Amino acid sequence: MGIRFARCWRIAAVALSGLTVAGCATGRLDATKPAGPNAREIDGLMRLSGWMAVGVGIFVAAAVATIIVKFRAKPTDDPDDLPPQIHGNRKAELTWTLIPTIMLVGLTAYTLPVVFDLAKEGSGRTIKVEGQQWWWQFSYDLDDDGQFDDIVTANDLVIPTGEEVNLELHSRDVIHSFWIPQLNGKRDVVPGRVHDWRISSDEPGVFYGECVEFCGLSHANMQMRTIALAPEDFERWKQDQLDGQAAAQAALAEGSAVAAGAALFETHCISCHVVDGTYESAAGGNANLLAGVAPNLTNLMSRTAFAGALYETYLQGPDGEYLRDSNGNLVLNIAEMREWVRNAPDMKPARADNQQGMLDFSEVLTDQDLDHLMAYLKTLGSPPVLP
Ligand code: HEC
Ligand SMILES: [Cu+2]
Repeated sequence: MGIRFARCWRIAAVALSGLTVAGCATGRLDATKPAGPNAREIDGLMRLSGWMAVGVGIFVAAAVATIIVKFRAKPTDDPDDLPPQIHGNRKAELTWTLIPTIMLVGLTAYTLPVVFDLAKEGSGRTIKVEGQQWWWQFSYDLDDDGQFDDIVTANDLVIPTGEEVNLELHSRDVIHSFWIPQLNGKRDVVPGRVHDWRISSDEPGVFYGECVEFCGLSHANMQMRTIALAPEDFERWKQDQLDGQAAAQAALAEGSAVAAGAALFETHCISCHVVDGTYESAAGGNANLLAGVAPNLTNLMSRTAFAGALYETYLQGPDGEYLRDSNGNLVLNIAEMREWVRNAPDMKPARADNQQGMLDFSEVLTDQDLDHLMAYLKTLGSPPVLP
């Protein structure tokens, strides 16, 4: 009975560790598929140390097996007879000291340059990254005046390919950690400090990331993505973002549903959210939130995801391809965005009572209000530029 029980546990443990290992290589966070030079350097190190460990593991397993077979007690042996003792054997001691030393020195020689190289500043532009419970903000300084106020966005970090982009990591509340495994390793994001980091991608693509330092209730839902665009697409994205402000204002004149939505927005939403050029009262960190800011909604429609990249802004098919309507336009994920506006804490755990996260409006807004608000939100920004 006891033995059977122990065996069950052992099988379960093996199965569990198998699943754990499998979990490392699946899904959207995959450090084994580097897309840029920084991540490739880390991947190279990981592979080198991994193969060394495999070599050592095979050697030790083979040695143990050989010793078990070769030196096992024979029925004729006297159990009190000790085999020859080799304590202080010079040759053996030297061998098992020197070989690991050479391996570790080699690994260090390979690691140190990578560590120093990753700490260097890149040659490309700088983007400010701000972590707060439980989403990421990205700000761009296009006119080089040292103010990161030209484009302010959330969830989607858009970069041009082939450029070493510098990130300035800030936290508005607790410690977070920034990780986009296909573009570089992890970097802590600490309140009161500025940490530099850099990412780059050779090819256009979407690379997923997460906060990897436990930061409270919705830590697991604090995701982001990097959208790497070819340089000409990046320029187009930049122009779209800059045009967003004027578009948001123009839309207000558009018609009754949009205007009614804007009026509701003005009543319920601008204590936290900014729409550049239209609603800026929450700007400057005065929002009714511990972090002081909510996502800037000027170009909401240009982002592929919302709510800490937990939800897709546009509908996708089973293989992740974007659905399009008969005019070839992306199809807004209106159901989830409407539900988010109605009752956000139900879609993503938050603590609105403690000024953390978006409020629950389910008791405040009627169905018609929600339709009007959605009509207004739909005017905020043009569709995303996709790689
Ligand atoms: C108390 C402050 C507060 C108020 C008021 C508020 N929000 Fe929010 N909103 C937030 C915060 C914080 C987030 C980010 C939540 C997250 O991702 O966890 C957010 C996220 C959003 C998002 C997703 C944006 C993105 O890029 O992730 C939308 C859309 C949104 N709010 C719409 C509204 C609308 C519409 C109203 C008014 C009916 C409103 N909000 C009122 C704080 C607020
Ligand atoms: Cu976090």
